[in-house]
Amino acid sequence: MSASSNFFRSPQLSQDFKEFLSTLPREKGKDSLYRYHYQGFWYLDLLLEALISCQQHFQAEDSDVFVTSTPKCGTTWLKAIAFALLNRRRHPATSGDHPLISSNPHDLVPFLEMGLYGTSKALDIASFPSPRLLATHVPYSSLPESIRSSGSKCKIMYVARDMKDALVSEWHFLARAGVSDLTMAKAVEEFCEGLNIYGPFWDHVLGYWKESLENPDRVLFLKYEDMKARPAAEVRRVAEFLGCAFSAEEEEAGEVDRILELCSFEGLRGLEVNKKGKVVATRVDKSAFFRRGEVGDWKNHLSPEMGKKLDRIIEEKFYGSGLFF
Ligand code: PAP
Repeated sequence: MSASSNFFRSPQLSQDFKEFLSTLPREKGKDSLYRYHYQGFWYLDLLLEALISCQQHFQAEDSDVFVTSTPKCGTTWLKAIAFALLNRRRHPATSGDHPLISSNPHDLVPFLEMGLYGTSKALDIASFPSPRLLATHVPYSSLPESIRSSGSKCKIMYVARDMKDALVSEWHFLARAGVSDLTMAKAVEEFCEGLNIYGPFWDHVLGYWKESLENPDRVLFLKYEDMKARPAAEVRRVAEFLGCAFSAEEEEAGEVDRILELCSFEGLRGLEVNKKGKVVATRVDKSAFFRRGEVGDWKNHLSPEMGKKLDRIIEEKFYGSGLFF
């Protein structure tokens, strides 16, 4: 994908928004794209424009379900699982014409701030059937008020991952998508400084973690590593949280395994629909979302010193939170 055609690099921002941007603190990322500091986190300009539009206009419905994450922590996987679980009566996991066989998870479960709001809007939220299954990388504290308000009944699932693996995954993805050509060492510096897109990483994770402890019925916190280690147990947790637990008949019939197979890394990556073409909202290659799908791949890309440095930061930031990776 050439940089000029890139979703992240070709914003047509309004004059008003450019003036607003000029009032925000900004830092040039190591990739020379500016990050703007808004409500405690760092954004690229067009993602921020969409976020602000979303904060102003989005109205949550009680039946809304959100897949949330900071990038590269398992979003695609959780989107697929949530879609398969919620739609399993209409679309049995074994059916040959399941939507996940003909559509990429990002086309079935779009991000609020990539395609639904702002000048990069490519989809119309008004056309979404209820219950709406939506996604976002926006930090908890910046979610539109109607999602966070105490009266809101919508469900939020958050998936987190070891920062080292998320960093390596993001590095490959941004290079692949033509957004950035940083060296790995620069990417590590960027994460350590909290300047990665939607960073700081630790504040993003802690925001949802704390909310999941305070409101476990509304926010479910998942770890990519747990999903890899015990996928059936984690899928059952997701189903219970969403109010669509597996019945005894479904358990007996092997429905959990069917859904896991449909949503598996190998399964999704091997589909024709995910080998070619681009996600509608962002024009990013669909295949860029399926790389290795493993825990600990950072060891193949980061030095032990880099790994220790990143671990030290996370240990310090997560200290006392009860959260660890
Ligand atoms: P996003 O935040 O941009 O949507 P996200 O899906 O969170 O991306 O991250 C992609 C990572 O999830 C990739 O990890 P890797 O670079 O370490 O390989 C990708 O391979 C992995 N992934 C995608 N689909 C699955 C899946 N079905 N099972 C397990 N891992 C997956």
